[in-house]
Amino acid sequence: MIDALKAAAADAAAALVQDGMIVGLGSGSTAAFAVEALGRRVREGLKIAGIPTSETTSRQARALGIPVSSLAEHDHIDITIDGADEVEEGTLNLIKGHGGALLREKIVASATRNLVIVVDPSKLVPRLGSRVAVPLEVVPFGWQMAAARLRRLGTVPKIRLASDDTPFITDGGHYILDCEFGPIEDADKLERQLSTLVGVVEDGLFLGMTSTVIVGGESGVQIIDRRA
Ligand code: A5P
Repeated sequence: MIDALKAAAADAAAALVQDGMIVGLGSGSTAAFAVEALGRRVREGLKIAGIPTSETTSRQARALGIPVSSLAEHDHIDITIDGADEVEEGTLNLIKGHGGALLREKIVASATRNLVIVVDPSKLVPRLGSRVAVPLEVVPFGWQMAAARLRRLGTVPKIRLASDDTPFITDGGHYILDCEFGPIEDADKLERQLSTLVGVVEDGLFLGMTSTVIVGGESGVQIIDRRA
C-alpha cells in the first residue's frame, strides 16, 4: 500500500517535467518511482537530461534509457524530484540522507530552480527531528573528533554501519553519523552550528530549498506549494 502512495506522488511529480528540461534525479525508494515514471515518458518521446544524486540512481536511469548528464555540462537544473525522511509542515524544511546520498542530493538541490519532494504521509511532521535523526556526512579521517564535538551539542552520534558491520561508505567516500536531536526548535541555528564543525562535509537539514511537496494519500495526491 505504501508503495502505491509513493508511486502516486512520484507519477504526479514526473508529470511536471517538460521537454528540454534538465532534471535532478533523487535517491531512495520514493524517488526511484519518479525515475521509473520519467523512464516511461522518455520512451514515449520526452527529451530531458537527468542529473542523478547517487550511483544507484545513475544506474537506474541509464537502464531505463534516460540520458544522464552532470553539473559539468549544466550550470542549473530546472526541476529535481527527490524524496525525504521528514518534511516539516508549514516550512517544508526537510531531513534527508537516510539513504546515504545527502551530499550529492544537497549539491543537486542547491543548483535547482524547482525542488519537488515526493513522500507518503508518514513523512510529514510538525517539527523536524520528531521521528528521525539528522544524518551528517563526515570525513573518515578523525571522525571521532567530529563525534566528540557533536556530543557537546547535545546529541549522541551513531556511526552508520553497512550490513557487514563496517562503516557505511557514501558515494563520496565518507562516513555517516546519525545524530538524534529530538524535535528541533531552531533548525537554522543548528545548521549553522553543524556547518562549523571540522570534518563534517554536509548535514541532512535541507532548509528553505523545497518548492513543492507532493504527498501520496489514500484519497489522492496532495500538492503543497511553498509559495502558496
Ligand atoms: C537518500 O539519501 C534520502 O535523502 C532519501 O531521499 C530519503 O531517505 C527518502 O527515502 P525513501 O523515499 O526511501 O523513504
